[in-house]
Amino acid sequence: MGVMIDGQYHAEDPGPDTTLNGVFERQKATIRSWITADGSSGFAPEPGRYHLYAAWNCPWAHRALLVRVFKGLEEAISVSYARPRRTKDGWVFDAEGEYADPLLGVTALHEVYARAGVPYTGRITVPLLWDRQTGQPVSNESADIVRMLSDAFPGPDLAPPDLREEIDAWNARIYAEVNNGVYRAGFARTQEAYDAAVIQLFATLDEIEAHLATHRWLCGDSFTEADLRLFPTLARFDVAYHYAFKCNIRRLMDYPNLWAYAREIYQMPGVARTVDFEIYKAGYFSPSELRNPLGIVPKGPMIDWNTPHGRG
Ligand SMILES: N[C@@H](CCC(=O)N[C@@H](CS)C(=O)NCC(=O)O)C(=O)O
Repeated sequence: MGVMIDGQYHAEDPGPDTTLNGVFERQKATIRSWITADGSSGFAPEPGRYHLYAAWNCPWAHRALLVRVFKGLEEAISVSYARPRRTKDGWVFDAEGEYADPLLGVTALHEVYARAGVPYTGRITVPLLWDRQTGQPVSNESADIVRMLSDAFPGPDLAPPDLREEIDAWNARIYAEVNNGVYRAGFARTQEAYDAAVIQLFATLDEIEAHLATHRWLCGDSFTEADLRLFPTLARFDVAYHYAFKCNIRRLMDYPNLWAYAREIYQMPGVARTVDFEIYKAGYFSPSELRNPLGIVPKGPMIDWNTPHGRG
């Protein structure tokens, strides 16, 4: 996979975003327009107007797929799914079938980024929210996509004003220590960087486990954006991160509260449609010189996410 500079795609792999200390740092997204309820931003919440570029295995794209389900936007916002294994062209599409791009018919996501009016520089990432009306990208930042779709479209408010501060506080920690924490462990290039990431990751999971002993959700009495943003990491934990990213101090299954909580979310209407464990394995065990040179995909573990969650 390559990188785009001033709207031109370069297929040479820029390598992981790693600092001198071997610490993985995720690049910041730069396409940050916003859909608003009143349309004053130029992007009004019109059904049929927006299209999402996603990949099943990407946890950040998973956030966008989840908000689409929770807001009842599966009809209103169409999706193109890239093939789970990236190539030197990055995220790619087939000419037809489940991994085709019905919107623009591109063969690689970089062709979509190349259409941006402001020449794009950066990595070619999913999710990317696209506006059919202007023929321009709206956002390639999943956190923004979740918040703007929840705010602008009718339906349940996933970040109610009275809980927003608390939600933002959990989001910040969960992003740094859990969502991105697994990548900091998996992409670490020194023992110290790996140790720091994995220890912090499990300290935070332990804390969430304790929180869930007395609370059904992270914030308030109902499912919020904070829960939505934790879920993609939990869904990938035992099948991918535990083994592929060496996040193996404990498994999700070893946390009674967190495991039941994850199953409750998985069993909510529509959520299972956003999950594919076999694709997670294929994606995370793709050939990688550093982590999995032969690209052999493990068979297990076999986990039943439909076991009753027993949370009342
Ligand atoms: N800030 C972005 C990060 C998205 C991201 O890193 N996506 C990964 C897939 S999991 C990607 O597309 N990476 C391609 C690359 O880095 O070349 C977001 O949360 O939306």
